[in-house]
Order: sequence, then C-alpha cells, then structure tokens
Amino acid sequence: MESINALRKSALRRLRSIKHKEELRSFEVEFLGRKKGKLTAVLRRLGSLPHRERMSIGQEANTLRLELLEEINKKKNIFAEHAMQEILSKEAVDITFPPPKRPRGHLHPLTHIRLEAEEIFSSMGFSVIPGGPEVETEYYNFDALNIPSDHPARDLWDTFWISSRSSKVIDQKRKARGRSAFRVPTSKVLLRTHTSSVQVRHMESHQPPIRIIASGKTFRYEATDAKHDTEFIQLECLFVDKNVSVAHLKHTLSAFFQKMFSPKVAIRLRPSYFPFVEPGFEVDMRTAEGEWLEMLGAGMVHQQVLKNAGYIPGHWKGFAFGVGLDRIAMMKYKIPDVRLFRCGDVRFLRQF
Ligand code: FA5
Repeated sequence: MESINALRKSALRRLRSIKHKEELRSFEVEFLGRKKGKLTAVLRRLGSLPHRERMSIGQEANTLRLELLEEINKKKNIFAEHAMQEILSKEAVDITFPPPKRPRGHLHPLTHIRLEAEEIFSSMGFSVIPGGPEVETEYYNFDALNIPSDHPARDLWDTFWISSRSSKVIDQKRKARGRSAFRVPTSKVLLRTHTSSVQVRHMESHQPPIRIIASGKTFRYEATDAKHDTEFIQLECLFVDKNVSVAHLKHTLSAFFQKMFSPKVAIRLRPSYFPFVEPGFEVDMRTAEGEWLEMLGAGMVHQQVLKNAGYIPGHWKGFAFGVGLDRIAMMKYKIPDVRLFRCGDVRFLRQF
C-alpha cells in the first residue's frame, strides 16, 4: 500500500511537469506500460498476496490506474487543443488582405490595328461586316471575281487547296449544323487567298448603295520572307453606288492613311492588274528610310464582277481595295519582319 502511495505521489508530480506530447507518451509507458510499467508491476504482484490484501491493494492500484489514465487523457486533450490553436493561428486567413494581382493578357498587335482600322472606316460611313469564311469555295475566291480556272492570273495567288474529301466533310458538317452546303456545290474548296472573296458573297444578298469593310485571315502557299507570310490579315473595302470614280477611291485611301498614320503620310498609286478591277492599282507607303512598301491592291470594280453578283449591267459603279493589315502594323510599330507577328514569342508580344 505504501509503495502505491509513493507511486501516486511521484506519478502526479511527474505528470504536472510534463510539457510535451512525447514526454507524456514516455510517462504512460513508464507507469502503465504492459511490460515494464511501474504500476503494471504492482498489479502483477497482486496474485502472490493473501486474499484480503489482494482485494484492498488491488482496488487501490486500480483506482490509481484509472486516475492516471484520466490525467493522461486530460493532458492529451490540452496538447491537442494547443496544437490546433497553433495551426489556426499559423494558417489564419486575413480576408481583408488584397489578393495578388493576376497577370492580364492583352490584345495582339494585329487586333489593335484591325480595331483601329475598323473605327476609322466606321467614322467614314462604312459598315463593318463579318469577315466571311476562311475556308472558301473556288467560286467566290476566283471565278466570281472574273478569274476562271484557265485564267493565267490565278498564278498571282499561290493557293492552299483543300482535298475533295475534306470539302465533302465540310459540306456535311455545314448541313449537320443546319446550314446549307456551299452555294456552288461543284466548286473546289481552298483557304481563301484574299478577302476579295467577300465581295460577291455580300453583293448577292445586298443591293447598292454598298459601303462595307470586312477583315480576316488570308492564306498563301508561298515562301516566306520579311514582307510575306503564309498567313496574314487583309481588310477588304467595297463601295458601290451610282457615280463612283477613282477620285472617291483616292480620297478614301488618303483619309484612311492620314488617320492611321499622320496627315503628312506619303502614299502613291501605281497602275497594276487584278482581273476583278478596271483600272487597277497598287498602293505603296513611304517608310522612314525613304523606301516604298506595298500596302494594298485597289481599283474600280469590274463590270463582270457586278454582273456575277446579279446587278443590272452598267447600272452601278464601285471601287474596292484589299489592304494588308500586317503591313500596316509593320509600318505603325516599325516591325522589320512580318513573321514576328505569329512567332508566339511573348517577349515580342509584351511590347504592345
Ligand atoms: C489582293 O489580294 C487583292 N485581293 C487586293 C484587291 C482588292 C485588289 C480589291 C483590287 C480590289 P495582293 O495580292 O496584292 O492583292 O495583296 C494585297 C495586300 O495584301 C498586299 O498589298 C500586302 O499588303 C498584303 N499581302 C499580300 N501577300 C502577303 C503576304 N504573303 N504576307 C503579308 N501580306 C501580304
């Protein structure tokens, strides 16, 4: 009985001084461990005691055991509570703290130029219409523009043709989406080589007066260099009315270039040939180095094109031009190589 009392005293004293979970664990082993626990040893010796002593000492030892277990549990709870408090205070979230700034994307330089060009033409009374399909039929890209398949001018545009199997698939997909197949089903399919493909597409469903611009991607199967890429953006302008002349074309172009660059911008028209205009021109702009860079093709809409659109022959006149927006962007931002626009290098793109 004495040794139990001594055990109680020393155990409770030890217990009071315990500060850590690990210490508590070794205390538990020391006193209540199954093999070498001090109290366990007392309980194990009970069997050798006379019956009466066994009862009273046994009871006392068990009480101490329960007492110690309870104290140990209390301590465990306190430690668990402390651990939780520590986690809570470490991981506390200050909801009033401003969040870190997310990196923001921005528009591509060619998109900037397209939007600026659209705004300029809108301010001049032109409507911005959707750019038309990039996968186009031979009909709208060539035939309707007075370039039949045996016309040598087809060589002006190196074309990405789409295999006839793909053309059929495209037709089926259009039908599945509830759209009609291409209007000219026998026509071969290609990646449009210029936005002039929108001209007859638009005129077929609209009557003059027409004042529209449409921009979008165009593709050419040609070797690239600093001024030529296989993909680029064009902006097409079409103006059809009663008394339209080259003067209107020239004025529209000058106004556009002056607004896009500066009132002092230098442009020049050179006679050129496109089967869908008569007369036709190419328009250059002078670079800072004093050289001329070709920016667009233009001209008075050929009567055959107006006829293909279903207009009464001789009734209407028009001008049209197709300007390379990549070239405009090169001039505006002083970019020496057109291929930089699609190189995907963020160091280049971040500058805009
Ligand atoms: C045409 O594409 C005609 N459709 C333009 C036109 C429209 C003429 C309406 C008359 C009436 P051209 O192939 O010259 O023309 O191209 C027009 C412009 O697109 C060029 O002046 C140039 O600015 C740009 N361009 C042409 N090819 C490339 C290329 N490979 N890479 C970047 N820009 C190009």
